[in-house]
Amino acid sequence: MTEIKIKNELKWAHIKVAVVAAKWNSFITDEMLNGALDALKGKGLTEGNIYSMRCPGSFELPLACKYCFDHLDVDAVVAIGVVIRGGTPHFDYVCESVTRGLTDLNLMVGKPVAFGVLTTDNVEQAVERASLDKGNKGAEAAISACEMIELSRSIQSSQ
Ligand code: RBF
Repeated sequence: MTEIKIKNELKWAHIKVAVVAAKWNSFITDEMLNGALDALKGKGLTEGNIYSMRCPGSFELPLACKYCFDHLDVDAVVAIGVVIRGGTPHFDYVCESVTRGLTDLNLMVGKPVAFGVLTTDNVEQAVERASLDKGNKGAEAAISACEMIELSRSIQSSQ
C-alpha cells in the first residue's frame, strides 16, 4: 500500500485563486467573501494572486467560475452564494442548478471549485453560517480549495 501524504511545503506565493460571490443576499455573501479572502491570505497567497469578483446570483456562479479558469489562469476557484428558501419551488431549481454546475466544472476543468453556497430555510440560518465567531463557510470553502491544491500536488509529486 502506498499512502499519499499531504505535503505542506507548497510555495503558496505562486498559487492563484479566484473568489466569486453572488450579489443576491449580499449582506451575507459579503461576509463570506471577506472570510474567504482572509483565509487565502492566511495561507500565504500574495494579494496580487487573489482575484475577487461578483456575479448576479447563485445560478450564475458556475459560468462565472468557468470564466475565471478561461481567462485568469487560476489554480482554484471559490464559489460563494446564499440561497434562501422562499414560498415557491425556485429554491430547489437554483440549488440543484448551482450544485450540478459547480460539480461538473470541477470535473471538466480538473481543478478545484470549492462549494461555498449556503442553502437555508431562513435568513437567520444563513447569517449564523457567515459569522466570524461561529464559523464562516466562505473561509471554510477557501481552505478546502487550498487543501485540494495540496492534495493534487502531493499525488503528482509522489509519482
Ligand atoms: N439567487 C441567489 O443567489 N439566492 C437566492 O435566494 C435567489 N432566489 C431567487 C428567487 C427567485 C424567485 C428568482 C427569480 C431568482 C433568485 N435568485 C437567487 C437569482 C438567481 O440565482 C439568478 O441570478 C436569476 O434567476 C437570474 O439568472
